[in-house]
Amino acid sequence: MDRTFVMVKPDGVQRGLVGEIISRFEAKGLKLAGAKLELLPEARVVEQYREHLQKPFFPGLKTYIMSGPCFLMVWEGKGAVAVVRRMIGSTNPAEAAPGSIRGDFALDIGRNVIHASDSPESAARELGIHFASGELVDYSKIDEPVLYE
Ligand code: IDP
Ligand code: MG
Repeated sequence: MDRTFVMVKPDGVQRGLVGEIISRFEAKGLKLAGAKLELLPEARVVEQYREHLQKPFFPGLKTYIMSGPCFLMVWEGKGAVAVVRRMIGSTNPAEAAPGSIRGDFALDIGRNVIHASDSPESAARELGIHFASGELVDYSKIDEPVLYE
């Protein structure tokens, strides 16, 4: 099954949105394979956002992500990477569709509440940055037979 890496950013944790966000992914039918609350060390933030290292917003992004704990998750399901990207919405919350997480809970591109991997390759890479294999739980869920054809 496909896996994706998702992270509630410090603004989302501080605003008490972790439960709401987990509920949306659960209701969709995705399966939680791992989760933890963490203050991310600088090296992992740099690795996570390495494609943006030279961008003008990078210093502010790093400060933001390290400003408080993040809630890191791994979600599993059919097409999970693309499905979760659609559920989080566009990068700029002002343009994110209503009904998406960023569309419903954020206003500012610099405080957009949540991260999710943008491709299966990014998902594999980001999972490797943040989770050891022993932290991911392999189990079956009783709704699986009715969720999938
Ligand atoms: P994504 O999170 O939707 O994949 P990216 O373009 O990969 O968007 O950017 C990573 C993160 O960097 C964004 O989620 C946002 O937190 C931050 N970011 C991107 N563009 C800007 C900007 O123009 N100003 C401030 N922060 C930005
Ligand atoms: Mg991105």
